Amino acid sequence: MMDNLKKNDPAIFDMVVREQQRQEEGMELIASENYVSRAVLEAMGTVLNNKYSEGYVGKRYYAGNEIVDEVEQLCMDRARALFGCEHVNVQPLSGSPANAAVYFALLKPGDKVLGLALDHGGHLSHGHPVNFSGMLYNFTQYMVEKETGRINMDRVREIALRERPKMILAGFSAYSRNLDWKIFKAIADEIGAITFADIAHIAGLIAGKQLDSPIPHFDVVSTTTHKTLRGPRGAIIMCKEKFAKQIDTALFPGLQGGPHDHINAAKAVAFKEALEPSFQTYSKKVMENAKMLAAELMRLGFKVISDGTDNHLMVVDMTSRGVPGLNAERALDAAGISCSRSTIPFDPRKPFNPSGVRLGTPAITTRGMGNDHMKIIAGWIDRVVTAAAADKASESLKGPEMTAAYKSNSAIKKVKEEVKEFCLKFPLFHS
Ligand code: DSN
Repeated sequence: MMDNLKKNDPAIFDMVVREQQRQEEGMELIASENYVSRAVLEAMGTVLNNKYSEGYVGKRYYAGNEIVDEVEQLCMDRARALFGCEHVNVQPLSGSPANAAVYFALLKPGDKVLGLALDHGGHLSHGHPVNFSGMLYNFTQYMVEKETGRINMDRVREIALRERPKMILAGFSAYSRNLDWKIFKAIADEIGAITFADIAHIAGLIAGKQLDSPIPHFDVVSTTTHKTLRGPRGAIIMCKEKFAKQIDTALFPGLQGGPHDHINAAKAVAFKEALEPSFQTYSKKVMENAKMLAAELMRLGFKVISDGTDNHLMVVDMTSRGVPGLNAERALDAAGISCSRSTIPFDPRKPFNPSGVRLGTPAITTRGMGNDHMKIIAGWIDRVVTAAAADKASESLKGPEMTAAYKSNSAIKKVKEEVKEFCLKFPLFHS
């Protein structure tokens, strides 16, 4: 494989090989990452990349799109079969552009939207002031409760009735509990608001029939395709038929140009895989693994926000073990364990070095790791964080120097060797 790349561009070839090695030897606990199948990867590396096909199936602005039309139609048909949506647009390039298209389609600049605050588990594109969403639209935010770490729907209702937003947004990138789609919809109906769900993190768990879907209830639903859904990097927007034209027009010609047809082919392949019964088994295991990992970490004295998880992720307060989030992320990385630092609700620390890390199980479950392995992984996290807490000299270093210092910590080095030996027993490709 990759013979031509090796011959024509040995520098990039070498980087790809080293990245594959990093992925094979490392423990991937970043909650938004996954490993795609060879078939998904192959679809991305095809001549479909060469085509321009602005427009939609049967209505393109370039010639030669008969086969691309078939690809996009099959991708849409499979998305509809998987999620049971009325209409789907498979062209969004990624999650934030998909959300931009939803706002652009259904709101005017300055319109009020109610969404979950970023530091309480929301997303930048859900109205954060540094993001286009917070700059163009008038976001008001709901939060989780301090005592429980959970969203209180009575509180959401109070805010909605007081603020009367034009749109209510439900969705998250760092919240580990179920959302009650029906209650969100009932609140929106009281004030005549549009309902928008961003299911980027949990789309695979919904497709795998492990979590309730907002699609029967909500007006519009966006998702990325590369997280729990285990497809190529990209996104789709699903909506009720009555919003189809607005959504399609907002995306093209409103925001995007030519769709990425090779990626849409890979989305179709991923949807086919997700329609298999084995994907339901996979999704179930992702959630079982997350529950077990959270339970083990709590048993070892870590504070997990909301005391557990209903999905694939958890946010762990690393200051509960004496280590700031950035230091925990770097120390774990030095041990070959990837995760992403995260704010915790009501975080007294700044976002660059917050209190927590977010962990997730989609990628390790794809590799075949199961319940018993979660105990081993929690044990490694415990050892690394214990070592980092004791390593005060490394704690105040910056950037690469901090990582280098943790890499030379003997306790962390030992964990890295164990992680590598363990991970090499689990192949990267599931099919
Ligand atoms: N960056 C993604 C995540 O990690 O959740 C969200 O866009």
